[in-house]
Amino acid sequence: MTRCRAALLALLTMVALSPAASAYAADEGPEQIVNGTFDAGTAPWWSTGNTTLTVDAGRLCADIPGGTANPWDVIIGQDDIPLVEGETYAYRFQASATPSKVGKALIQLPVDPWTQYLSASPELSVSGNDYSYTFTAPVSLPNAQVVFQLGGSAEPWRFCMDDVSLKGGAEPEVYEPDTGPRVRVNMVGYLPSGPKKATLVTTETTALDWELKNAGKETVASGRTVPKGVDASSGQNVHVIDFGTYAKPGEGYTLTADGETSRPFDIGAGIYDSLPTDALKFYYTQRSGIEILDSLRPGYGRPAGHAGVAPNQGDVEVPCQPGVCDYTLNVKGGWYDAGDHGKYVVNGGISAYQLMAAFERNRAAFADGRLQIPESGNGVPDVLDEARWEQEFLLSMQVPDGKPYEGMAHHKIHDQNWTGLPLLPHLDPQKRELHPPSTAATLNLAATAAQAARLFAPYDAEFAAKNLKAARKAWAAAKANPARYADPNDGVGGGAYNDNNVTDEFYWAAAELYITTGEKEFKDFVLASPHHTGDIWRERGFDWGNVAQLGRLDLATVPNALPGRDKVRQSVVAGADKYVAIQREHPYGLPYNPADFDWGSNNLVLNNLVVVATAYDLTGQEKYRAAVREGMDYILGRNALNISYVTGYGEVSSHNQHSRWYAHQLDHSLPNPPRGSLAGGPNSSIQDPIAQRLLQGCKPQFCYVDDIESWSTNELTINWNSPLAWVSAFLADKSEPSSCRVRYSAHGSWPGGFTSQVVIENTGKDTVDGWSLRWSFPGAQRIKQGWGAKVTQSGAVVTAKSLGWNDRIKPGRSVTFGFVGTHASGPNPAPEVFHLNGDRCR
Ligand code: 9MR
Repeated sequence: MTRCRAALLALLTMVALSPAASAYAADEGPEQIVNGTFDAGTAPWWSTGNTTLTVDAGRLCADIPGGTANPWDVIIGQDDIPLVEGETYAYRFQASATPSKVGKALIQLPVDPWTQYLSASPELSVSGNDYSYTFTAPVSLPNAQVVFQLGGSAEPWRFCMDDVSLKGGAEPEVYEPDTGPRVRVNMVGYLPSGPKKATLVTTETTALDWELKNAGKETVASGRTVPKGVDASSGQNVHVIDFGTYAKPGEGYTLTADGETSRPFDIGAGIYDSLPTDALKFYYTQRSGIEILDSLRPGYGRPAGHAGVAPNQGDVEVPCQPGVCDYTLNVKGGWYDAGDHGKYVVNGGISAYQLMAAFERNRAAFADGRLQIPESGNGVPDVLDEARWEQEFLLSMQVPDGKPYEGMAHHKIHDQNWTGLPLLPHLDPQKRELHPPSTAATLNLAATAAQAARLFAPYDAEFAAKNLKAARKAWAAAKANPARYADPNDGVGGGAYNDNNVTDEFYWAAAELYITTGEKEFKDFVLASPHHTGDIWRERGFDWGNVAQLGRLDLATVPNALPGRDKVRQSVVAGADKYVAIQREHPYGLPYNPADFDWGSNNLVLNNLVVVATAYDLTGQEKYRAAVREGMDYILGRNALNISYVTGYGEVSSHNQHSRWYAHQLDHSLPNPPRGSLAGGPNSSIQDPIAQRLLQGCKPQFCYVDDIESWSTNELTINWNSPLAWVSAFLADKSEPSSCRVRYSAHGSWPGGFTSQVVIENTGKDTVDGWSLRWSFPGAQRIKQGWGAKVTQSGAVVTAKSLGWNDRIKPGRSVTFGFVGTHASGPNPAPEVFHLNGDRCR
């Protein structure tokens, strides 16, 4: 709402007449300072790099260093304060200094010549005082700065402030997102055999008619909506439309209800075919330390970032933060975490894990050459090449032998200070620093390295062995240093990624080490961990700081000989049941419904879908697959904002995600994020200034804005695209349950070799005529010679084909074949997933 101009003029007249009235008039005006009470932490307040902002007993405090020459050598400020020419403002704050000091309080132009519209020199005392000033803005500008200049003292001192308020000027505009038609659908489309639901936003409380129309505007299906009342996640009164019985493939369908017509969508078996590839291609343009070739990503080519070339100060010889270590490390490579240039082991860990996990679920779906990366065509599936890019970086973060905390991993490496946007990686001039080793980072390294050891074994035995060695070493180092936590205040120039409970990281690492090695130490640890049996299926989903779920999922799905594995599997299904129950109650079909949405809520939604999808893999029950399909509808448009959160997918999609190099919104010569980039999504805590300005009081689903400056709602990250890749690969998997049963038995083994017999039983009603059975070996097993079938192998994927004489398997009958194989050290468990002629035996 814009304040009535006439009333404003009347007030201004008063201002001119009486100085006393001026403060009063301004005091009545709207508040221009965001988070002046520090109830929401320190953002959007910033400081110069020589001091750190903290909230202490509800006030903002900072230790001001001594030995600076000028007031402007230490600054605390807030940007983007709108000023209106001729308007009078009342500026107030409460502040203290220990010992007492004179500070400078300014409201100024944010760039040279730094014109000051208000300049005051408050005398700050130890007990603290209230200060108030008025001034009239001589110009209009959208981005004045409120700053406290606190430098120039020989001695260090402590500054605290509270209740900073600037009242007056124009009423901030009320932000109204453009949510388009009130019928909300998955704008990409629906699978013919999957559920098809939409959500109608309406004031009506009784059932309404709906119609499904094809591209030719013919009505092809119709029905009645189901009123659901007011949805807490959006504050909207909503109805659900279920058109699941309609299954005819086509493009350009629309749904009409209550006089509104949805955006168009398709029905087709192939609607998810390109998403896994796009979600994974994202990682190449996030790479650090290598030139991004425009020939591989047209429009995204750029020089290598942080490869030891000025003005970069990293990442080939990176020192520690002062006092942390006496060596430098070459930590070139890896992926940039998000829209910043930081590289964080805990977040890199879950991201690399999830790419490898998507591959481990269904290796046959990830052929070499899919992702158009420099390694395409090297005979290794691209998704593994991409994961390796990160894994090599994670390995490089391990503390060298002979140094304190040897074997642990440094928590992170990033800029000394936050940089502005836009800033291409190769242009970042900031000093790069290694931060202290942490137990969490060490265990992320142990877990991913153990996982990499088994997955790379068929392709690169040396790399696999290197990983296993690093994993063991990291495990031992974590056990020796079980509680070295990242400092929550170490968040300048990069995220803190702090986590004071690493029992889940221990469990995940032990699980991966056990699956890969089969060794007793890890088995015992897994079985004794409270995370092995506890209810770890939090409604808020798993993420970089909650990783017990990764261990549990892998113990359930990756072949291993853990005692009581059935219970592990059942526990995953129980977790899925919980998410499915939440989804059933949710009028937007969301398997996530806390009272407030967390940072990166979209990735939490997707991670809940990973659990549900795993329950489908374990049980073959259609309800779980249907729930994953319905859950994806939310991400792709069936939501309160009517937006697809995946760039380039759906008629309206997020495309201004926070990033220093896909910063098209700020510099039109730069690209938008690549197709397939997931936005973090609604975040009830709205920690960034733009969200705080636009979204105050938002209902959870509305706590999102597609603006590049909204880093707390609209960033893109490596750990958010990873569940997108995992889930979309699941959705793109066209395998159906097949009527067959496979009995795989190892008949004998000797050092380095084994022999197995495989029986395929036809449990269906039709004769199988010609068969091809596919499975994957868990590790480095290799077929030497088959009998009763033509057995071939690519990587870990084995295909056994009938030989003509044994093509036919009648209902109720079976065929038997076998082979002699070799295997490296480590366990040799039987494969558990078999596909007969492309469909999965159940
Ligand atoms: O995703 C992270 C979220 O869970 C945390 O609450 C938040 C604050 O520590 O940080 C998020 O991670 C950001 C990281 O700190 C820096 N790179 C960008 C990440 C995504 O916004």
